Amino acid sequence: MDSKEDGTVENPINREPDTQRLVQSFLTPSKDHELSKPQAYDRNHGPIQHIDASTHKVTIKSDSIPTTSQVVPKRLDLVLTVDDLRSKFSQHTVTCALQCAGNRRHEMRSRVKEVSGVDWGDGAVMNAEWTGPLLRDVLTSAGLIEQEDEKEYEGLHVQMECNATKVQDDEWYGSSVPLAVAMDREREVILALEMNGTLLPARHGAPVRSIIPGIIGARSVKWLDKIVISPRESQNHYQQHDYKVLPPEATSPEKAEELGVWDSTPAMQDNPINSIVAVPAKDGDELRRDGRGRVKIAGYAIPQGKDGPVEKVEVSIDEGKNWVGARLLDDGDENTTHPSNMHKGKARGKYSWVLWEVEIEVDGPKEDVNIWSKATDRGGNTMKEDQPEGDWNLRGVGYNAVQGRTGVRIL
Ligand SMILES: Nc1nc2c(c(=O)[nH]1)N[C@H]1C(S)=C(S)[C@@H](COP(=O)(O)O)O[C@H]1N2
Ligand SMILES: [Mo]
Repeated sequence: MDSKEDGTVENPINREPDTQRLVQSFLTPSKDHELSKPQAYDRNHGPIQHIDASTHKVTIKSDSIPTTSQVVPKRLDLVLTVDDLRSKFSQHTVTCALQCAGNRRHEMRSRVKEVSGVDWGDGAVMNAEWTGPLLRDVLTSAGLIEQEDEKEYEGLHVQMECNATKVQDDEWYGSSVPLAVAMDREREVILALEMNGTLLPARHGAPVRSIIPGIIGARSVKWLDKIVISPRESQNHYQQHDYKVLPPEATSPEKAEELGVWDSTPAMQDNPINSIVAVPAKDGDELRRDGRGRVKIAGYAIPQGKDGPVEKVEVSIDEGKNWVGARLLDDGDENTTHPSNMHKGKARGKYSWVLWEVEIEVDGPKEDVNIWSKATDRGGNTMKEDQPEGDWNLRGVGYNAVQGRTGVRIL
């Protein structure tokens, strides 16, 4: 039975930790017995599942693929237990940020225009080490043929499903990513059995969830029980009718239906580049100057898709006239020395967040200061300075405005 802590289909558990607390550690700890005070966000469209790992199975199938396909020349039909996933495949660890596409929705709603969706602040994100077999290895063991040229994967998708429970808007939860993403050696897509070196907690998808580095959290399916290779994307509600950056003409749910934009807009995949101010924590907060007349500002930044790591974060307290470079804190963090996580000899993750902080000198007390922060990743992606309040979309997803905090008082 579902307990109150697990939520229900009508009232699922959605909550986030305090952002100031969140940025205190490079890896976000999360345990089942800390349900009442979340250290990592929980995002659910139905009740949290408690699944028996000893009987759980993941089925791998193919659907409607002609036998002339080079990639899937025969029908796939493989059933794996959790033990198989652990013992029959080499285990891989990837450090990556998992972020809900709705992170920062409250800022979009309150600064730009009303949107629909859970009122997330800045804490719908976690950074963790995930361990399990590579999805690529699992698919090839089922009979899929790895290709030299990724173009061969075009038009094929990996659908992922959790059939354990109904969810708010569908009979099951599902998502898909292009097959090219799953097969990409740089992407490190895994079927995670562990989080931060211990068994995955139930709330984060035990006994197995997919982890798709660089891609919005909605595609990383918890309590995973089925994988289908198909010429179609997942037909699940959350792939087709949610988690899309609808065009601005879609000003209401009715208008979106009338314009047919749910069908014409692609499903969100990559996370956009983003930087978030965590200190000060809220609009209107106070910052006190230290003995040298400086204020301290801190936050986190996330690279775009597979274009990480974040290489630079800059902060401005005068609306972009002057930018001050922030320190990226996780260089040398002992938890990030996994080889997949090294960059130019330094421990910084291609898919993880960076925590940052900066001290800025201020010549005296000031009222109504707006704090902006701007990240740039290795792929050169950066945030729009000329549109500090960011873009609006009906579902309030993918918000990445440079405007971090408004109305701050400097004492
Ligand atoms: N089975 C299942 N998987 C799911 C979801 C869900 O509701 N059910 N929510 C998705 C969304 S929208 C996000 S952001 C992440 C949240 O993962 P977390 O609860 O571990 O933080 O899981 C994704 N996977
Ligand atoms: Mo999400």
